[in-house]
Amino acid sequence: MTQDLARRIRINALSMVARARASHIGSALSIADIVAVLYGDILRVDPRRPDWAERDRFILSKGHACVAVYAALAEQGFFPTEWLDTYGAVDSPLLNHVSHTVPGVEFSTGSLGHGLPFAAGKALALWTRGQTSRVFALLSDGELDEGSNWEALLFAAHHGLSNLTAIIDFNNLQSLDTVDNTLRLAPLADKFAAFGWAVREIDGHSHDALREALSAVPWDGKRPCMLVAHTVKGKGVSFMENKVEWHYRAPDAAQLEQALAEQGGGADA
Ligand SMILES: Cc1ncc(C[n+]2csc(CCOP(=O)(O)OP(=O)(O)O)c2C)c(N)n1
Repeated sequence: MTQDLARRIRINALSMVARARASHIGSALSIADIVAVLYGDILRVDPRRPDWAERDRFILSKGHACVAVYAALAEQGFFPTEWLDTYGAVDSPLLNHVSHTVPGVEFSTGSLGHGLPFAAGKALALWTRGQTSRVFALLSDGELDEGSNWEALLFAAHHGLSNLTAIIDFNNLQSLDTVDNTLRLAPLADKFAAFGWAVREIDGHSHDALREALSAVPWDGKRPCMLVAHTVKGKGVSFMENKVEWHYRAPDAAQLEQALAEQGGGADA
């Protein structure tokens, strides 16, 4: 079930960026499996009531990968799938970085380093009001270069925000080079543990591993959870996988055709 959702997210994301001549397809393909498991199996949300007070909150901090989330929201019924065809147009409701004006989107991002601080504040507010809603934030590895994240890590651990889960899309590629060549993060899991978080590391493309980890939060009952998900930028398209140029490049017609063929179906499959 979530495998099919991930496939549809990839098909939609590829079609959207190709049509709009937009960037960031590698970034979206990297998180397609994570987003599919979240929306398919984990998040307590209701497409008929996007503002339902008891809903879980999902924050996409790497807002440049918005096509993956727009596709998931449309496939889950938050808005008509026809909207996806307008992505990138001047009058489209779907802006090029994730926007809270879209039904189901909690917070606008794109300037990296804001998602986790917002999610931590939201988790504290929900807990203070006695609500059982959980908060999930999906971050990129490169955005950990922003110091705001490390303040939020301190804040969440200090307040024991066990209703907060962060997921790192650890694909080891940024926009121009590898993480290791830009600003080394290793040993990343040890750093999060030292900041007081419960930490797990998984294959971020394994739906079973994602489901098992995310359905069991909070892992020790009293601490925020950090899931380090090892991923491949461009996952699912042979000529995009682990290739830094697909951060900015948009597929041409022939490349789109090949990429869609690799998903096991056409754009309307
Ligand atoms: C504060 C800020 N600085 C710079 C950028 C420009 N920018 C967009 S994506 C990106 C880095 C992409 O690498 P990563 O964060 O690891 O995300 P991925 O594309 O791998 O998902 C940068 C520097 C930005 N969006 N925000």
